[in-house]
Amino acid sequence: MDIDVLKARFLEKYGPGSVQGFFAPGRVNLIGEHTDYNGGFVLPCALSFGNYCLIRRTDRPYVRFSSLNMKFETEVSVEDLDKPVGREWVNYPVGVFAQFLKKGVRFAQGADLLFYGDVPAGAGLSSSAAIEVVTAVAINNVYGTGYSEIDLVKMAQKAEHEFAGVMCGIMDQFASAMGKEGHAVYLNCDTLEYELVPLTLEGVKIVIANTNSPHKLDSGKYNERVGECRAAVAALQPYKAIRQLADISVEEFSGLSVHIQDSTVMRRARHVVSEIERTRAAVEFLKAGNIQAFGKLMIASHDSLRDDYEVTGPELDAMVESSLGIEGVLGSRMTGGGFGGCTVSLVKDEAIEEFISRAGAGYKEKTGLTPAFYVAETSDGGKRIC
Ligand code: GAF
Repeated sequence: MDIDVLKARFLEKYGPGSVQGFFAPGRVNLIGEHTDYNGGFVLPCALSFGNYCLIRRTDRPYVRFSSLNMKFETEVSVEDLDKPVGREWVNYPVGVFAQFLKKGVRFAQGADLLFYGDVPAGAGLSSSAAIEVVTAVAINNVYGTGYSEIDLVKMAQKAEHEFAGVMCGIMDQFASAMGKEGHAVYLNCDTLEYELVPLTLEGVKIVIANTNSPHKLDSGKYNERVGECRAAVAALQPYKAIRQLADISVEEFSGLSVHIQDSTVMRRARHVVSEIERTRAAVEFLKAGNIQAFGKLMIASHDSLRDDYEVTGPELDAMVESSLGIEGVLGSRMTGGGFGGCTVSLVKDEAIEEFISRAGAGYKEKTGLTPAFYVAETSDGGKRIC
């Protein structure tokens, strides 16, 4: 959406005066799924889809929130910014205000905020992280609170934990705040050290396929996986001093996995440990320009997410099955939390048209659903735009 159009809508709604605008992107994760809350590696890119926030401070004792795409309007007293507002969408930005309060920031005066998001809804491309990050960056700027980008990332993640109830890792908020156009973010989710790896994909594009089966990243299934990983760590701790699954190599795991009695928990841990290894290897292949090998790791990642982690589901599996085998498709896998949402594929330029038509038709035949495809464009992380 054109920023001038958004500005005009803001002025229409809240009246004349000054206004600042911010943007934070959604993300697509290339590999490293369900590793972030285990202290492992991830490799997301920030997308050109994202969330916009126009904001103005006021001298009124309440904050007004509205969203053009969510068709939402509400008003929250500055006294109540630490409390969830029912189960409404507005909890994402309110949850971010709450994190500033927790750090001791006092909002004596309120603000007016207008949001607009163009991340496909329910697609697992981190629309919620984009709202959280854009809100955090906007508040930090207009109230001059001076938090670092990493502080803002952590506050955005906490807003998701406390106001949406999803005990997510840090990948989505980190990618949304720290991404860079033309690069993937290779992040160590334990230390938060990261490297921006150029996406030198000679003649190959990242293609996102939206299954249009809304991803159901409710707290239930996701938090269940978080719990299973913790159970695996607890089962292994008597045999090796580990804090998290990232502290164990694939080789060590194959010797120690017998100590995990619960076979489901063992498979969850096997996915995480192997996925961390795949992510490390994938980055090396990306740096070396070996996109064929990168693509093979994506396929292995999907298999592991389907068989061991069980977060794919029939639609994501159908989309990956329909994508593989088409000439020029180097790799394909689900991306994000799973249980619906999107796949990400690496496709040679000359094969993109055929990929979209054949994978789309194959998927429709298997599921009855019509998918949507986007050739991914990357962008920078959260920033002021006007
Ligand atoms: C969701 C979560 F929000 C992320 O933190 C991450 O765990 C991802 O699922 C799976 O890799 O997007």
